[in-house]
Amino acid sequence: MDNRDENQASETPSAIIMVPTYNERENIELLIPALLELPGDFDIIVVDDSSPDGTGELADELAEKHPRVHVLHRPPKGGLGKAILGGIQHVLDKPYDYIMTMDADFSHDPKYVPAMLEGMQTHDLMIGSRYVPGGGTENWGFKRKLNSWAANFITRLVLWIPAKDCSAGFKCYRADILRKIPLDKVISTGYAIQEELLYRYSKHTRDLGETPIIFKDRELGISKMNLGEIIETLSVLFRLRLRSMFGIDR
Ligand SMILES: Nc1nc2c(ncn2[C@@H]2O[C@H](COP(=O)(O)OP(=O)(O)OP(=O)(O)O)[C@@H](O)[C@H]2O)c(=O)[nH]1
Ligand SMILES: [Mg+2]
Repeated sequence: MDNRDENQASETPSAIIMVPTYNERENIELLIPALLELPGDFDIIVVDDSSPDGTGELADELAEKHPRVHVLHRPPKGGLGKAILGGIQHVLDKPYDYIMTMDADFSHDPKYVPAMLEGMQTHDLMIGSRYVPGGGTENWGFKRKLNSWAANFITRLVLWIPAKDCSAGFKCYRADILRKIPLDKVISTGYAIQEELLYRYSKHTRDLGETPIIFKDRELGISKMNLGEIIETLSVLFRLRLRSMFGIDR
């Protein structure tokens, strides 16, 4: 039972958890209550790209019931990158200290949220990481493991980011560091936003913490990841490296 709704609705908590959604109605119906039950000083914002399955409407209903829940409605599917960027720009106007992102589909188990917030006491960024001791993936075949490992290896090689799980969507950022990033120069529109944001963030701090998570495959809804996203990610990594070499948008 969540007593904070009534008691603390007028105070702005220190953190906000941002959940980008596209057709995740069945998931947010379960995820939002699960997040609200956790201990911790945070609000939640669903960033929905006009999902045809009514995710946005359900999020509005949840927001009506729970003052800690907010919704940002965006135009039809503009890509994960644009959604996360739009969400970040929206919440940076508000006095939150920490902005956490997590997927709606329970691949990022809400039980890890307290460890992510706790980690922010000693680090400038926290990653819910599959690639530190204790972390991992459940039921992934060899090909998927190889793809993910290769994506992270190439990112570290090309962009020199001192983190193990660069492509993770489960991250907690400090708002004051995000404010230093020229968000208007971000080139990713899709999933590459994870690597690009981390790269731009790591120019301001190398203190990147990682807490182990076991990443579970979604049980409800369908994946929005596709080959186009993998190609965009590779192209973004190399374009960012070239821009840095030629002194553009440093
Ligand atoms: N707002 C918004 N959210 C998106 C968009 N594309 C994906 N998402 C959300 O981003 C999160 C990650 O997407 P997934 O489809 O789970 O991608 P994935 O985790 O790489 O793929 P799976 O492992 O197959 O689930 C989910 O919460 C999606 O609903 C988009 O264009 N707009
Ligand atoms: Mg997923």
